[in-house]
Amino acid sequence: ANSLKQIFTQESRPAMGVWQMLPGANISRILARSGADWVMVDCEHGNIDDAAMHEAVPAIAALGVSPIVRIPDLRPWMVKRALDSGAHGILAPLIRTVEDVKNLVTAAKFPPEGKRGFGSPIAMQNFNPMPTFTEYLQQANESLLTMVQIETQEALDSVEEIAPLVDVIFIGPFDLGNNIGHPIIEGKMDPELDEAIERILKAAVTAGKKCGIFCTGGDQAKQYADKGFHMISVATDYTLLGAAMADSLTIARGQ
Ligand code: 3PY
Repeated sequence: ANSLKQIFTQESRPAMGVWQMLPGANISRILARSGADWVMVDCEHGNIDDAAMHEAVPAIAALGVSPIVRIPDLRPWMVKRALDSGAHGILAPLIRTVEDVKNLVTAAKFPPEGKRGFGSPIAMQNFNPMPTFTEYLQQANESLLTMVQIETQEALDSVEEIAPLVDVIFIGPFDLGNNIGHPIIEGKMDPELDEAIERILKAAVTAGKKCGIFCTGGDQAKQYADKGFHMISVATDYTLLGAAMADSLTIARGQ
């Protein structure tokens, strides 16, 4: 089953997740066992190539947690490989136009809704109970989640049109800030960036869809949970490792 989809449809709490940037199934398992509801396998900015994605996705899925893949770019073949690896959904970065979004959804859905090619034995291995070919074909369009990042001025301008087309619109606050001329400096968000974020949340809610956001820690994640966001990335493996070691060193050195 797609546990993230179940949270979205059957529970009213936000789905809290973690961003995997470092390759390795052991890292995937540690993150999936942390209590997170989903793990983002980041093939855009993470050090995760196609082979590493095929290790990470099953390791996460085997623990009953939803693996979502952030594809590197807006290419249909990247959507295909991510879903064929068994991802429960895909996240597409830096989309600009309604056309970009329609092309992605077409790549993610089997005919007649879309143009996804059918050859998914590896994906099927990642679901419990394992579906038959026919069951997978019948369920995939409905159960696999389509997500796009709203992080450009153009996508922000069209967000009310984009939201109805996908399951989740997901805010990348750093790119969004850069692209609307209000970069986040030292963690400070400009009021215009806050306004853009509010607009995106409103567009999702109005369309009956989910809104996600990338956060840099638990405090910020809690703030966005209180504002009503549905899918929240709490932290990344990369920053967590460094921060945990720095904290331990501070204690060890009596500083
Ligand atoms: C952003 O904040 O721009 C992101 O996409 C998070 O990685």
